[in-house]
Amino acid sequence: MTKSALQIARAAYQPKVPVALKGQVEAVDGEYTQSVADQEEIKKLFPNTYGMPIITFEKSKEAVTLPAINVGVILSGGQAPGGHNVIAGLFDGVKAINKDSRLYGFILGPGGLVDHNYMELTADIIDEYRNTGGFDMIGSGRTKLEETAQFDKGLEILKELGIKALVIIGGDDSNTNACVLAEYYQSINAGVQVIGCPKTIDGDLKNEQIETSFGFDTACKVYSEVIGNIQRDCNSARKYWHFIKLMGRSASHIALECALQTHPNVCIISEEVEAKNLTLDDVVNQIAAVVAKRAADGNDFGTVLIPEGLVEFIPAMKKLIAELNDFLAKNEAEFKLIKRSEQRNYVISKLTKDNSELYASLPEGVARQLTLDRDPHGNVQVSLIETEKLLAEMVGNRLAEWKKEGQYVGKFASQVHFFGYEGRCAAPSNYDADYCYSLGYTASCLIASGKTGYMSSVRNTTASADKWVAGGIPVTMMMNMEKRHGEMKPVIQKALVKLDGAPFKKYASQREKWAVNTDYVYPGPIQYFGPTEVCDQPTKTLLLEQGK
Ligand code: FBP
Repeated sequence: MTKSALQIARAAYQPKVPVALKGQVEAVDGEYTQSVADQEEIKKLFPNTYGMPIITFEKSKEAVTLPAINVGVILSGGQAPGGHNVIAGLFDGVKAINKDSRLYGFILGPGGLVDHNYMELTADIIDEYRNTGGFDMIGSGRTKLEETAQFDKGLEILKELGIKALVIIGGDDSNTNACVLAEYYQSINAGVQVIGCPKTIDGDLKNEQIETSFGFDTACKVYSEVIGNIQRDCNSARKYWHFIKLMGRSASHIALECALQTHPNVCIISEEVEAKNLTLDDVVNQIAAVVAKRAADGNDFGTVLIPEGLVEFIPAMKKLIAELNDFLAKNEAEFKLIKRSEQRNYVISKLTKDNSELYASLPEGVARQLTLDRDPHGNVQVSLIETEKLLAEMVGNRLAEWKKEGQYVGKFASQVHFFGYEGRCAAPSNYDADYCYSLGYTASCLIASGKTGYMSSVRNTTASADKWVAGGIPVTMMMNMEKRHGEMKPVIQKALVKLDGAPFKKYASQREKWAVNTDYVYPGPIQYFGPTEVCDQPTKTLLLEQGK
């Protein structure tokens, strides 16, 4: 593999780790846990892994020699910067347990376990990928592990390779599945522990114990760099409004973090749209009002940040999508037989009155995007819905109406962008490189302590790394019951933007000023080498959440 000078220098970077992980550790039990909601149902579904205590690792003076252990690792779902460092940390951790331990990677996600597609990860391979972005060391995939037949098929290869512990690196759905697998293997005495790691650029897998999912930091920094560049461009040419959609699935954490980093003129927060029961028209009016206001000051340019999941949060759209989800889950085969040109009318004829009317009122392209294949977890693939184009077009139309009514709206010309894939495989920031390595290493400590059904956790990460706290959180603690594919299922509760949380409040206190003034911040590219205040800053979201 030919490498750039930066890649070569970066390969030598030594991730910082919590001090407790430097040497022998012991697992200290904390409080016994309950699920965040629906305790009785979750307890019934997870009799072997429910209610376990929170674990913290502390330095131990006792040197224990453990036997060699074979461990498997899976990358699941969307790419997120730092995945390779989780694997590197895990590798170093299992080798520290015993130098004869082995690590196997399952290829292309959970499907690799079921299809017995794997490779041994040796020191040479790991060293090639230290501190690099991407998931290409073993690849990733979105196969949903949920059937007993898949678990049994997986167990065959785990037994064949003598694997006693499996680490699943994934988002909320993948960690839910990891927990179901842990419960199953425990219930049949399979002798395989299952540990999860919190991954997703979306930032929606977090709670009191899991401060952030890895990749969020780097992805937001990459998007903010580019948003900053666009802002400088539009402040130079002064002729375009840029509508920028940002990945993040349902939650608006990425859009909010990027707004805090770059001070755009408008940032829509889906959770607020839902809480205020806004319609699509209300959102359009809000943006158009800012455009007109800036035009009155002679500023015919600006930036609008749009979270990818917006349409699902507009209450009427949400109802429509929920009915579409259920309807398409139940009638998928019939729907697929309908000619493409007749699908729209077919859907209109099947939906309940209000939903049918709303669906009929949507532009053709958006209506089609709403019926496209769901992901394996039954979610609408929001990244395929072109909300940025929809809003740019609707704002243009609204301004034209206002102009007809005699209002001054200036000149409106728009450019649309969607940032998502650009940031998912970036070389991890120092924060993500350190956090990920520590998460992987902590997973090895959970394995050595015989734990299963736990998620690796590294806390207090806004302090210097020597003050980070490593441990494990029972996955059942994060669960509640939700409707998926038309059925109630136990799932990890998604963390959405809290409107009473410090990050949103900070944004809300500034947005009127940012709307009218041109107060752009240009964060520039991620810096890997240099002063700590430039290179090691966590996200503004995390700093604000921790009162910093
Ligand atoms: P995960 O939840 O699996 O981490 O995926 C994150 C994400 O990047 C979302 O922001 C986005 O909606 C989705 O993946 C896109 O999926 P795909 O990579 O399959 O196009």
